[in-house]
Amino acid sequence: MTQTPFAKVAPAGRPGEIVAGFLAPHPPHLVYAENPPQNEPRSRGGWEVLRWAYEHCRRRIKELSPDVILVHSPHWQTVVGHHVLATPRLEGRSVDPIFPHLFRYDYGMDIDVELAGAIVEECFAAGLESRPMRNPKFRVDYGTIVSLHLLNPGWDIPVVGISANNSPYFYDDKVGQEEMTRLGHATARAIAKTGRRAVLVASNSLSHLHFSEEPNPALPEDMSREHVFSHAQYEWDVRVINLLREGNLEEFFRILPEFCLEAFAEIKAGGLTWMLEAMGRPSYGAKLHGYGNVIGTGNAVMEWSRP
Ligand code: 2X7
Ligand code: FE2
Repeated sequence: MTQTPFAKVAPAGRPGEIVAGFLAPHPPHLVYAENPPQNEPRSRGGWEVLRWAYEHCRRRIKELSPDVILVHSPHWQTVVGHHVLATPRLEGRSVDPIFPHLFRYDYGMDIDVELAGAIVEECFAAGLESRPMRNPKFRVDYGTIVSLHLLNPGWDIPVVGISANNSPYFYDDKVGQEEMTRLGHATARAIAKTGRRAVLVASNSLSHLHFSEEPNPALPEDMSREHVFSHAQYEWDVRVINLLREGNLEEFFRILPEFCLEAFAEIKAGGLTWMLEAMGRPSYGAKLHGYGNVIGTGNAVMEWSRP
């Protein structure tokens, strides 16, 4: 496997340990606003509060120096089972289907195929449907790319991408989230088995109702037009963020189905449940790096690291 060498500065944690988890929303606007060389459209900036929040996470990831970053994305939707990126290198151009004028991004990522294979095996052992994605021409979704770019724009750490198996959510939020608990446990076992020091990423917005039209098409980054979709949606986000900051996961999981329904929360795709369950439902609170709206959606950048 050809993987970019990565200078390890001060590795944190023990082999087989999840060293941190991040809630890392993926509006393509944030990459557009950064003007990285990989993205074709140019901007005047915008959404700085969220992008400053991501700067803290980047520094933290450099400090932790993990072996691998795992990301669960709601925009890689698979109807049967949980699929896992499992080919050594993926390269290509990703165009956001809804915001092609903001996101046309040339990506290249190294995959930790050994860990990917172990996750698939552990899923099977737990009675979950799972498949390794071995097509070298597979086009990676923008959710995976945006969160990974914002957390590690140098792309010098191998990654593992996991799909969102959406079929459970057609029937019952609770059943879907229970399946994500099992996926989280299977992921943690695979990390332990392969001895990786891993960072986990839930690629999700919180409240997800958004404007149906761009407020200023001539200047998408016009911050005078950015605001929360509704006050009710904002209150839901604040309630959820406070529970996560307090480490009150029991109450968080109790209200999760209602939050998904009332605020159309993107975490209904299961990424946050997967991450928190893989981390053994941490009893310590999360650190909020920043909250902001993107086309009306609510986005929190948060970190779970043992104090
Ligand atoms: O996928 C997204 C999202 N979750 C939130 C806001 C804007 C665009 O894309
Ligand atoms: Fe999204």
